[in-house]
Amino acid sequence: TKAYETILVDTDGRVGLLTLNRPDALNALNEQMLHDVLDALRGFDADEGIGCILLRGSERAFAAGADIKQMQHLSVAEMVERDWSGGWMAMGAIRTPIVAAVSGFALGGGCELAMACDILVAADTARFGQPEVKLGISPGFGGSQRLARLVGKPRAMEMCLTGRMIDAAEADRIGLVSRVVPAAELAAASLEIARTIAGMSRSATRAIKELVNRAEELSLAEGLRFERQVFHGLFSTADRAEGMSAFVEKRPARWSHR
Ligand code: CO8
Repeated sequence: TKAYETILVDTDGRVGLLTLNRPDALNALNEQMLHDVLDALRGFDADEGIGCILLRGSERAFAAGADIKQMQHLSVAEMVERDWSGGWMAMGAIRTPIVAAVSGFALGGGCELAMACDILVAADTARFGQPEVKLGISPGFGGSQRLARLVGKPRAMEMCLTGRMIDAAEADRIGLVSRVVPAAELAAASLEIARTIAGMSRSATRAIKELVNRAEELSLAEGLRFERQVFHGLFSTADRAEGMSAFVEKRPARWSHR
């Protein structure tokens, strides 16, 4: 595995592990981190040996937002030129399911990064928020859009307009996270989910990721049509033949990626 400046990358069987690693800045997302994260995600995505990616931070912070010290002196022209927000949006092209394991702060761009993942497992110590308003700016990578779709307008408005941090229990109650676990169990629980997904058919899990993400974009009628096409298309795969034979023969499936 490659060495990066701002992240740690490793593998656990078919799981790609990506750890944000700027401990002195609570994993604030700077330009180098954007490049490192995208490069690592693309590397895992292109690797047939990887079936799921686990993205995590430290115990104290998943990520405390975009790097304010790096943004402080940027002009409009520089923001447009560097296009951080657009750069992070390139995550949308990653077809491998991504599990976010969130402990501690997930603020601003950190909360947005967690929401851009596919499954969000939170430690009971996790704190989420969109504090951009306190800096005189708005969210820039889904903090208004994804959050409003996930938790509804009244709650998204309150979080974005007041910058109030919410704890893991509230995030769970309003539907921002997939699951909350005790902090001591976060590493094992998130890895277990990632391993389960990585052990499934790669063609099926990639198709499912695309389908569920489309639900945010398409009307129900269009989404159902798209789902039907993908469902029919999967009948062409070797994994579909194997998965159904294995069930009928009462044995574990041997997916084509093995
Ligand atoms: N940027 C840069 N440095 C940071 C950031 C940040 N977002 N967050 C924390 N740090 C640094 C601190 O400056 C401090 O450094 P130093 O030791 O050199 O002074 C170190 O991390 C530790 O932080 P604190 O001493 O502040 O720790 P506390 O425990 O007292 O407080 C908080 C923790 C509450 C998390 C506090 O650090 C904080 O409020 N941080 C800023 C949170 C924030 O405003 N985030 C939003 C940033 S704007 C944004 O994300 C826009 C997104 C646009 C899209 C871009 C896509 C990613």
